[in-house]
Amino acid sequence: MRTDTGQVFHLDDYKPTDFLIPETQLDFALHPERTIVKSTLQIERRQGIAADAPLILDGDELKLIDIRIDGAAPGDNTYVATPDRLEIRGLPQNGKFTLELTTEINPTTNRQLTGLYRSSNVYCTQCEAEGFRRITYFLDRPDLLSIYTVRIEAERSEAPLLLSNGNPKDKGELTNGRHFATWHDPHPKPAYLFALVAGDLGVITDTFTTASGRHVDLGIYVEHGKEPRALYAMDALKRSMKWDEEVFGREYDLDVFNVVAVSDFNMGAMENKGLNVFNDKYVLADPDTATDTDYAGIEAVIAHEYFHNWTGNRITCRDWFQLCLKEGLTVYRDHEFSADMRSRPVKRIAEVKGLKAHQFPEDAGPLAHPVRPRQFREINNFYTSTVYEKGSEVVRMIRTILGPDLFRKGMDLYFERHDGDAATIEDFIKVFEDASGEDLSQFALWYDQAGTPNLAITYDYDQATKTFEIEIEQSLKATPGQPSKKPMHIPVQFALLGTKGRELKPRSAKGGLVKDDVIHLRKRKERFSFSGISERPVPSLLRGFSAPVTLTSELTRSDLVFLARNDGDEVTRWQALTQLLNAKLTSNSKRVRGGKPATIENSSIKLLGDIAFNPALDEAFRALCLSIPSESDIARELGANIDPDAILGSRDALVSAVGESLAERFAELYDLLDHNGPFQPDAASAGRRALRNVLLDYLSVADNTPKLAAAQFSKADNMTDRAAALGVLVQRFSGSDATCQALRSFEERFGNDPLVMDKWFIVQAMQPGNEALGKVRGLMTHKLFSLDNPNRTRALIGAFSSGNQTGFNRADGGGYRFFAETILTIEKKNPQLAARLLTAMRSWRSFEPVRREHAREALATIATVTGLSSDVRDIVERTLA
Ligand code: 0A1
Ligand code: ZN
Repeated sequence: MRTDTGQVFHLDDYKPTDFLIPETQLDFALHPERTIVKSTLQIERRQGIAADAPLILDGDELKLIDIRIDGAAPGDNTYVATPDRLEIRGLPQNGKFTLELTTEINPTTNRQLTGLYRSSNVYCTQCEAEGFRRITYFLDRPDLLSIYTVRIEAERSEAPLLLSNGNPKDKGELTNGRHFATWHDPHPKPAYLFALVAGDLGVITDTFTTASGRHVDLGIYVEHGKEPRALYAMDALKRSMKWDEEVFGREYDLDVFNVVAVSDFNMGAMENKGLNVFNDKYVLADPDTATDTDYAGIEAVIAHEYFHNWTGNRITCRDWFQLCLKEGLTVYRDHEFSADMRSRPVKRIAEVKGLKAHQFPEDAGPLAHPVRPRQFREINNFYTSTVYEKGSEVVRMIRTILGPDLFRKGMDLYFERHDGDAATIEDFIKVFEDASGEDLSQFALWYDQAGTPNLAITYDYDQATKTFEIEIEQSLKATPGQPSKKPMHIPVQFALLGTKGRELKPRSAKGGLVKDDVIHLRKRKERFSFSGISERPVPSLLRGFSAPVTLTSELTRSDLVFLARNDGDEVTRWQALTQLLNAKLTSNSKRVRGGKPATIENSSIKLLGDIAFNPALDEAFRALCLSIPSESDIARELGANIDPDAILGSRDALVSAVGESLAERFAELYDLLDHNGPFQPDAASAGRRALRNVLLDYLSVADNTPKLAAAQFSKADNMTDRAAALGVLVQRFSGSDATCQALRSFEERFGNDPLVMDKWFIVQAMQPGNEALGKVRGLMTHKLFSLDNPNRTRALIGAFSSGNQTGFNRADGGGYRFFAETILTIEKKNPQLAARLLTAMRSWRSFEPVRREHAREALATIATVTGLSSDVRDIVERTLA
């Protein structure tokens, strides 16, 4: 484990390497405990570097067995090898030489899951960001590109399958039951994209022919017996390949593309060149075991990793500060893909919900950082919602500012100009400036300034001159290390709505810059004036969620109701409804906290009912509107002095008021939405199930019996309906016979499938109230549970800490103490996982004083431990700062 050294890395310190490694040959002799890695590196000193410059290679927990320079052993005093570094002096004068290194590693004891490790007896690798240095000494940084040839040797019975990057070159039998395979990747790549997989796996195969006629063999490797569950992933892969050709003009560039699913993986998946390695959660699906959310997740992650082939692999990052260059852009691309495959507005609302649930709190708390950070202690802690999701929003804004044609022209230029490069954000912005002639220097602040801007908006309508004025003032609070901020260029897409939601077209616009339907806010405070507006309009602002900002607007309740009923843009329509509900939910939370009952107006109930029963609206959209903001959404709206019990009270009061008032018609609709016939994973069918399952919750609360949920549970022929019913049972009727029976039956049926059982762990970890902690402790002793496996750990400990507002944030601090203790246990095995889980406590300061103090104490318990990993040390110190 890499313990903290206190070292901070700075973007401004970037310096190219002194040496290049144009070619890398790796020979693996695989063995569960003693794998021997021989690497043969062609090394060249860069022009202008002094002849006596030492070569310093990165390592991490390595053991050097042998070293040769141009075939000869160097003198003992010319090199120093420690587990984390190899320094060689007195190198050949001409600066060109072959370095051969032999290291020994133990894949079995590697529980960090970076470098070479074993997952259910399958050898696999994870090298991003700095895992390659756990395999061999290397210049392990993204700007060092090399051409790799890899030879893998293993026992055939243990590992009939031997995969690496690029194209297969050779294979054959050896003595003693061993065999080998050789792979060659013609595309120079950084070490973080290296991959090796060896083991005994099942496979499904298919082919894809690219636009220019290249024949590509596709393979998805999974545990034996699970092959049919990989068919949806294969379908998603072929659709991704086609879409990238059509929408971005990007073709695949090798003869094979392989995907391997493993059950122990720290993240979602990894885009290694030609050999993507996936968390099996994002590959395996069939109607009986996967929910609609799982299907959508698989489609998105398969696409994301595939799209990295161009945005990440062909064009990589100069250094890890530029992580958003590949991640923000690739998330943007996978969002667009899913929008094209499914309903665009529904997908966009889901993105906005995700951004608000994860990125906004990150930006508002102690872990806030810019999309492109300028310093870090531990790069693994920067695979964040800000880098990924806000990074994607920044790309989306570039498109909104330039329009689709210039955006595409800029992307084409990016691919043409930077193919084969390790690039920077400056390079990325420049292609759009060159393609459009626009100056994007102010816009570029989005990459540098952390925090979510707020737009305070006021309006003025003058009937006499038929002029409508909008004044917008932007503000951005201080964030760690950034006390003051500059005004940004914020694109606000808008429409002015007249009677019945008709769009009023202004004759002209004056004041700040307005182009088509986009207000370009560039000053701290700016006025935009629209003439020829014949009636007082209701402005629909931030259409499509055109910028990741919050709005404080003086829209009245009746304006919001008008938008919720009439806005032609579903995103702003949903946004208006959410704003109305949030106002009610927050005021009721305060009432409940003060011992008063919640109040609910009939008009809100009527509004929700009208949306629910409006056949003109997409069922998925109706489901989104009817899903009352979550407890953490309400907490975020409140911002301070949070009491989760009062929030739950407020939310439940609204659900039951709506459910009781509309019970009869909800029941009719619930029956109407029932569907016989085989399960289809498409967006329309998923929307129907989503709507029906929201209704199930309302109906169960209104009825106050588990009957309907229990009936749905036992009748369900697919996991979406089964899991939704189980959720209602555990959330609403925990301890009831029906709930215990459903939990038992789920366990009996899926008890041999850990991935499916994660749903069973999650639902119980989310049970509201004080009993959850005991439940979680109990489940940790379940035979399927293990803190060694990230999916299991996230299912139980992650769902409890980040998804269970009342159970985790118990007033007595028991949840926090348990969590601190568990984080310290996880950290010893897998520091990366521990650090990510710990971010669940980032909003601790917004709780009411008693919980806040308990949270601070728990964090302090972690911080006082000596010898913490750099991962956990970094998070705990920033959280407490
Ligand atoms: N690049 C991957 C995410 C990833 C990052 C780090 C990992 O290990 C530390 C693993 C995967 C992606 O964006 O999908
Ligand atoms: Zn990615």
